[in-house]
Amino acid sequence: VAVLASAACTIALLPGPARADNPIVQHIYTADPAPMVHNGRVYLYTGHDEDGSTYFTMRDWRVFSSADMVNWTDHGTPMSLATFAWADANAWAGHVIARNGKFYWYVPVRQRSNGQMVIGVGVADSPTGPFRDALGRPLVGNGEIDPHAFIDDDGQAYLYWGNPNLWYVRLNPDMISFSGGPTQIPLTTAGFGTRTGNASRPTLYEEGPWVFKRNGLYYNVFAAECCSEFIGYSTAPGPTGPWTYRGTVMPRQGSSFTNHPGVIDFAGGSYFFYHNGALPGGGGYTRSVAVEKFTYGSNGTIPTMNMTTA
Ligand code: FUB
Repeated sequence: VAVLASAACTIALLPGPARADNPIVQHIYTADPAPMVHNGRVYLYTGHDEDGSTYFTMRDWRVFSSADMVNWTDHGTPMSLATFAWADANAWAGHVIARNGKFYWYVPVRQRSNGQMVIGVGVADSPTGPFRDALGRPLVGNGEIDPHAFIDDDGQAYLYWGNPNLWYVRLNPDMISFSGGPTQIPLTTAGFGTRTGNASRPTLYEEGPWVFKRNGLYYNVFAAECCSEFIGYSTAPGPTGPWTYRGTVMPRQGSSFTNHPGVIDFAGGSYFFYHNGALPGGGGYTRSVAVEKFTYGSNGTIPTMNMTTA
């Protein structure tokens, strides 16, 4: 049972198996988990659903960390809408990645000047911040959301994002500029499964791409087929495809009509982070992050997991 916690204190859990009780955070509503492994700790970056939110009212992001996936420390609010002077709303699903001794937090926010969703980037010297606006303007913007960064073995970094499309750019080594323009990943049914009943969106891909490489295989785990969403995944021989749809990671469950994936390997285990509406008062706009431990199949498959509450 997780104990309610405030900023910079430890969320103590009762002794038990080496996994967190769910939801991981029980004193505020959190969403859009983005876990990062760094120096023997898991840093869990989340969004923050405001109490009483009736439509993704989110003004800041949060970070928690753990050395054992059981005891979590709340590091408070290292970045918020106020970090980006040019943004005025929608602190939605972001992703943090480390490079060059710095930490880059890519986030979708609403640009004040035109009301469009764009991607900003915060930078910090520590995984717990504080983060500052790296550019003083959006990094890229086309009205689409949910950025995710990935650095391939050859050092090339990519930023993926998108809803309803799926985009990427090749980031430069500084991680705050890019070469070439945004490129669309073709959303084919072979690559991303078949959606029925929505002629304008023939594939399952909805939002929240989470791209990583494991044993030579590239994975894209994503929120599928809104609404409500489930979590699906595709694999590819390279970071930009061609993708092959591989199936369901987590079926539709619980009272949140969105879900959002985050996948890591840590201390010999594999973990799938997601969100649901499991806390009292929880639902589609008052969500909570949770995690399941899992084992890859021998051919690299991700098993289908159910949400748990303990
Ligand atoms: O949290 C706001 C939005 O809901 C995110 O950007 C999407 O991924 C969905 O979870």
